[in-house]
Amino acid sequence: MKKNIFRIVLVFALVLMILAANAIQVSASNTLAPKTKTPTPTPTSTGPTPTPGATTIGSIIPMPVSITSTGASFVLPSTADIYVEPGTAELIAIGQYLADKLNPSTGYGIQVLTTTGAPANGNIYLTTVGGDPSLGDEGYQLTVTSDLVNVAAYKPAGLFRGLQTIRQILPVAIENATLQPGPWKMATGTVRDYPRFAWRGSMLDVARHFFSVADVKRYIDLMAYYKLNVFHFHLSDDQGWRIMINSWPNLALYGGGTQVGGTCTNCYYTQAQYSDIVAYAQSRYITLVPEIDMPGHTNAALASYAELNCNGVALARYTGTNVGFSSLCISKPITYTFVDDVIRELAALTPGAYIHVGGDEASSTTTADYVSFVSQVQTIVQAHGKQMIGWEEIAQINGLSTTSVAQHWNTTDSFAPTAVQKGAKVLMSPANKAYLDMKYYHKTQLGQTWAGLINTQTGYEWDPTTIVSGVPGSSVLGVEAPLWTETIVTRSDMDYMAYPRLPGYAELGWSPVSGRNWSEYKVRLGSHGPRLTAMGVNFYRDTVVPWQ
Ligand code: TNX
Repeated sequence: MKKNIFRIVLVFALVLMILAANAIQVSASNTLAPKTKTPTPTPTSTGPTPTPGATTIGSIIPMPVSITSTGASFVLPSTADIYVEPGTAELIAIGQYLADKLNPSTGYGIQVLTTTGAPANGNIYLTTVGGDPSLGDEGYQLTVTSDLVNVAAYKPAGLFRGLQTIRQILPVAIENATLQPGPWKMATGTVRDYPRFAWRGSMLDVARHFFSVADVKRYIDLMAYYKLNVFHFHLSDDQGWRIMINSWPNLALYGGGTQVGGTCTNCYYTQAQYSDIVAYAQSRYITLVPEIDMPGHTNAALASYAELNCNGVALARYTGTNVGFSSLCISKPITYTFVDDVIRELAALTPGAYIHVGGDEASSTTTADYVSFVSQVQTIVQAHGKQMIGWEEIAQINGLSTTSVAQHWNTTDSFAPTAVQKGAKVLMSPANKAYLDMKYYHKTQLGQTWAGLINTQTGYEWDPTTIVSGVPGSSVLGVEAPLWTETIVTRSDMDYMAYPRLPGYAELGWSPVSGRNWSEYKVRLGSHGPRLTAMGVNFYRDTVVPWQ
């Protein structure tokens, strides 16, 4: 009955509006009513004749696999809506993400509607129906004609990546949080795009300095703009333990009471807060990989529980910045009860496939002890249904699983080739190229210099498949840029170190090598200055970039 009324109303409306007839409104409020807005007439020609003032599609970071510009333009009308197909909750949420990005600056009140087939002219259409499997899980094809903006993907994740491209080809003002005049013009053409590597990440150290849930979410949201897909969450270190573990509550309650430089009140995430961050990342098609660093970098744990120490005496809490001095007690059975409890609780809260177990700079542990410890940890991680990732030192264990991952960071001796020999994959985070906590220049106020100076150009000019001899491209899982926070205290500090370098790592992880180089990239990056400003990012205006 309802359906029949709906059909009559729909036909009536379509006759009145003399419009293309296959879009229906099924709004979030569940009203089954025809769309009542009248689309602004838009040119129907998609021919090659350039529209005066139209530009070519450009300045996308990371650089897409292919761009074909057709020289005309699409102007987003005030009546525009976002149509998704199929009308699943997942696609509606993706559409809503875009609507939420476009509505503050356009003031258009863009809604998310479901459809079968392409909607009327003047709208944005997101579809996975008949999606091309050769695009892979994250690939998309964006087609802009003077009539319609269409993103087609094989999987929802691909649509989400494609939305970032839409944001980037709209005028800069689209990123403003307040009403802007427009017009909202996009150059026409086709972008066909998919990532080079499966893992394109950034790590945030919340142990050296603690960051609020809101700060962490913002970091994740900015990552999404550059199509990054892994958020590595460094949750424990000598200076602090940041996640509530119910079976060992003092880790957070006592071990979460310090950070570099002094005390810190309630500086940990409850499990509910952690889950909220996981879900936030998930809604941006970003996998969260939690890290509990061990056996070294464990002073906060050793201070929280006396029984974890070989001598049974709790250490004092630590607020300095040295590394390599602490270790769990390798020979005590309770150490493995502790590890099992922590990994069990963390695995239960973490939908992603990986648990990061640290394993770096365990210099106060003998190699034999280290190998014995990490081998047992790998067994525990796998027993809880997860794959182990660790800093590259973990490659030393005899039974390194081919599903485990070694994260390369050392600038001199590397264990990454050992991991490759054992059939494991390598994640590339070379400290002298990819560490976001290294200073840009000597004069940079924040950051460290132990791995060298990394200006925006140095950070960009390397390739993950050639940086370590003995690690061929076929063994490289991807790229990750860690932000260690010994010297990073505020959100603005985070911005300053991550931007503009992080977009470069995103490009190394996503874009094909051919056709890109620093002299071209720096111009594209320069055009992102106003975008970062509009998003409120306190980026460093590195003078090697021609900022617009
Ligand atoms: C080394 S790289 C560390 C961290 C420090 C960082 C500072 C690695 C696996 N460990 O503990 O925070 O240097 O740059």
